[in-house]
Amino acid sequence: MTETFTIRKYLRDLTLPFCAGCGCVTVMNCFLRAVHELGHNDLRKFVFCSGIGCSAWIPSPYFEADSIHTTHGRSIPVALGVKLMRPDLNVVVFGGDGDLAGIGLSHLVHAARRNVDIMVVMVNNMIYGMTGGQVAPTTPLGVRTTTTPYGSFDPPLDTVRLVATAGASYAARWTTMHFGQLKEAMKAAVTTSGFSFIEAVSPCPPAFGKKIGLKDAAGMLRLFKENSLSLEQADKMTKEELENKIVVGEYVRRKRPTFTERICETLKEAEKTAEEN
Ligand SMILES: Cc1ncc(C[n+]2csc(CCOP(=O)(O)OP(=O)(O)O)c2C)c(N)n1
Ligand code: SF4
Repeated sequence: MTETFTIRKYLRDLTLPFCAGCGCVTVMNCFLRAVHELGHNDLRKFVFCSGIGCSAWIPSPYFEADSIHTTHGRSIPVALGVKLMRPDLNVVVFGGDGDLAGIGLSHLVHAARRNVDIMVVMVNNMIYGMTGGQVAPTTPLGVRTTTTPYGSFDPPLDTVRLVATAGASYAARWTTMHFGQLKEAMKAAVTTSGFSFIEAVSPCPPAFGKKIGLKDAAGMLRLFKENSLSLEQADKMTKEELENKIVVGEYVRRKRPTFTERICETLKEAEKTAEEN
């Protein structure tokens, strides 16, 4: 029987490193609640991989679980290696938008294309948090960062749409203000066969909030609420009207052969051919 949820039972006895109001805490809480509601009383059936950045600290070393803290942007290839060796385990990646949609973007796109059976949670705080507020590929147009003092002039990357288009089995975007939906998305992603991706739009008060004149998480959550739209609402709007809006919801949920299924099938065929010859 599933025990009552207490976050501490999934965590090591360590002090979390996040600033007050950091969305990483909400993402961690959502994930662990999802795991609990799926009936896991511990994290023995999981392996976690992360790169470098504040969001990469979510699993490692804080989860009471096996985890690998890799280099910046390289968590997905490591996760793929783990999944190949231990297909029986749930392999989950946590990382920031800089880590996964910047330096690690090609790994993300190709893992989605190949439908590698891992789950990726991208904490999108729209900036490089850990290193003090440089522009990220997800920074909205016009936002002044330490590397764009006159405002970001590149349009932000729509990461969840890109991953859905590339071939993921499951892809969704929610903000940390949508706690219930984010938790349900985590449950769907854990139980999906194939590549699953969640973009969690998240407050980073000291790096991003300060840049847009909002110093605390409450202001940022209000901003998320005011600017979030459903996919159905967004469908009726123009590109210009959608600028700086956050389109939330489930972008894709489908069944496709996974990377490990295809590789096993190919190896079986090759063995059969070798035996016949
Ligand atoms: C190869 C390499 N380049 C740059 C860095 C410096 N660096 C560390 S974390 C980071 C980006 C952090 O932003 P993000 O991934 O969005 O995570 P956040 O801290 O916002 O959660 C950068 C550029 C690094 N550690 N390694
Ligand atoms: S700098 Fe931003 S992302 Fe990093 S811990 Fe602080 S609030 Fe979180």
